[in-house]
Amino acid sequence: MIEKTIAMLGVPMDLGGGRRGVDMGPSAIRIAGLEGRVRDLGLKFEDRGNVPVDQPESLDPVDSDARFLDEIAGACVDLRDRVGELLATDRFPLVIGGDHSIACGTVAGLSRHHHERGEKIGLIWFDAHADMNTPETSPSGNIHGMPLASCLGRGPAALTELSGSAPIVSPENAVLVGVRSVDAEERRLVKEFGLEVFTMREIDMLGIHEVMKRAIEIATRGTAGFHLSFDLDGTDPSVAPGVGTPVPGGTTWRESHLVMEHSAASGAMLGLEMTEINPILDDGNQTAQAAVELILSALGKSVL
Ligand SMILES: [Mn+2]
Repeated sequence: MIEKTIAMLGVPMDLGGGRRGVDMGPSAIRIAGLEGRVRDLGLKFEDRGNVPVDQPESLDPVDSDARFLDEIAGACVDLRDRVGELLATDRFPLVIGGDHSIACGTVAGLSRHHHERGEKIGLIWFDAHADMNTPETSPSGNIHGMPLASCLGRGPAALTELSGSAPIVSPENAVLVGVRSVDAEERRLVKEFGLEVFTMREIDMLGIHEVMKRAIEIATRGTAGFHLSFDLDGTDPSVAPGVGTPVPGGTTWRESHLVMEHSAASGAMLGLEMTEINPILDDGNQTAQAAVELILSALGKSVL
């Protein structure tokens, strides 16, 4: 169990994807009863509200290879600083999106905090997609397909330089888990970085237990610990139907929980982020409810 106070930050970001609705993710998670459920575990919990983010309708429509970059980078600066404040006051940051572009801010906040203490961080990126596009390679210009590349140092300077020391995370301490949809140009960048990737094939062949064991080893090698950036679309659509870009063939309910349980058991998780919940595409509020159950497992809930 995490002894620190869990501090939730909502980031109602809906500028990084092509489909509206994920800005409602933080509300859906609150309505699913996150606070009460975390307190029921005996943990201390604070809801720190939302980071302000503009609504796309209030902005000029843009056709660009990195849509809404200024607004996304601005929110990420705010998020980075708030995550830094939480860490400085010994809180455990729990960031709720919003689309996955917010990870640039979360990871930068963690990275900067530890860098100032002479430490590195690791990164476990759980996702159906690689999120390894750049403005040059992205077919859509949607920044939620670019945050992992940005964290590893490739992308717009407004994102890659967020932590003040590029790259935000060293590729040798980053690992992708759950992937099953990768663009050709992303594949090239994954290979160039030598990034460790556990696709669904490896999960099927090795089992999620072995995959998480290896992923945690990579993310903790020479680091102060790791951040878990969890895109709900990494789980199978039968578990989490309410996501912007569902892809069949993801992790089952139990495999998804084992990702969380292993992260908790490692004692090395520095922060947790859940992204891409889209209540408009959901069936009732079942995706947010699944997200709450997964968060509880990550915070140390176990059957016995
Ligand atoms: Mn993602």
